[in-house]
Amino acid sequence: MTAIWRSTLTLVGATTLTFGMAHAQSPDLSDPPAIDGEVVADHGSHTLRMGIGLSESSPQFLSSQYFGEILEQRTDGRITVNVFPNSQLGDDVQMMEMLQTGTLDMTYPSSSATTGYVEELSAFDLPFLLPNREAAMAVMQSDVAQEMLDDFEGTGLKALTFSENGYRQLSNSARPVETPEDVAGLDVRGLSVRTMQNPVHLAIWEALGANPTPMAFGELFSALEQGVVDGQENPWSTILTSNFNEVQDYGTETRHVYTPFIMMLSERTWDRMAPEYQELVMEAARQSAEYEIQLSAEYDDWSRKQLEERGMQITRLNDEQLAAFQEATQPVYDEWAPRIGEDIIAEIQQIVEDSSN
Ligand code: TK8
Repeated sequence: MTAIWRSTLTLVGATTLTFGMAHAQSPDLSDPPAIDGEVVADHGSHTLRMGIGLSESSPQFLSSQYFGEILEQRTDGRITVNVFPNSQLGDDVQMMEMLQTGTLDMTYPSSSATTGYVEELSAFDLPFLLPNREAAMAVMQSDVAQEMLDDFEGTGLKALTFSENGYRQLSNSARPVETPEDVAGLDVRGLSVRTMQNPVHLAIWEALGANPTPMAFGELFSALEQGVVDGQENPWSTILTSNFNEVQDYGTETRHVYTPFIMMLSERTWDRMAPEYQELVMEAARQSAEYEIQLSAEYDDWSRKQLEERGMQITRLNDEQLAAFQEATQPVYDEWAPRIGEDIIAEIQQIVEDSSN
């Protein structure tokens, strides 16, 4: 079953990629792990509607499909998940509100969009906090991060698990960017950069001399196409699978923030489920998150190379250039660390240090 599903999806994925991007194939992605485990007892049926922001070729979509496969197989079809991609049901903020009112069962926002509910998650938005994927994994799996997921209790949102949106990169349609001065513009205006609806991201791009504009992800492609904003920042795989390269000529490998995704269920839906189904949902969420992180890692470098092959001029910063971005954004730490909690930041920095040993 899984093999058939996977080959179908690969075809769908490749078709979507091929349709949207004439000559690209999706990377040689790993198949999802075989689904094992007994069929759980019958506790009734649930058809879960899940809205996500990214496209059918994204790791976010492919892993959400796998999540649904696990539940369907382990409940003998009593739980099914219908995944609606491409922000078609709304953006991250809107879909979380739909979970709170019970008009949607699941969504998968970037942690940055959720800091209005759990401010400590802004730690992940601090620039250059997480130097590599190993550190990011260690932090997401840490008690301090898991406690942030627990802190959603009572908001109407049941946060299940972290996975990887990834390292954010700058793209723009105005000029190559190698330094913060290129962002600010010396004899020209600063770049207008779309950011997520998150105050730390606004602060980062203000510190770099840009004109940041918070905007829902679903509106971003047309805003770039119409020149409403010059640029945006997202992982290479999102830039590729959302076709931003069609309206962005320049990329800069800033890796300024590592963003997690958070898989969420409406508390109303969660509360209607029997304990055995709740356990299974948590297990399926963890398994699909592991798979999503694997796919995201497989997509990362491949996406950058694909973007270059399609004509995007990508600047890879040397150590000195990277240091200039880190120095320019240091004031964001100074402003936000006390608000997030110096103790939390210190704990995370210790986890980062330990992860390199
Ligand atoms: C997709 C968003 C997106 C995020 C953004 O729903 O808004 O730029 O990086 O991936 O969560």
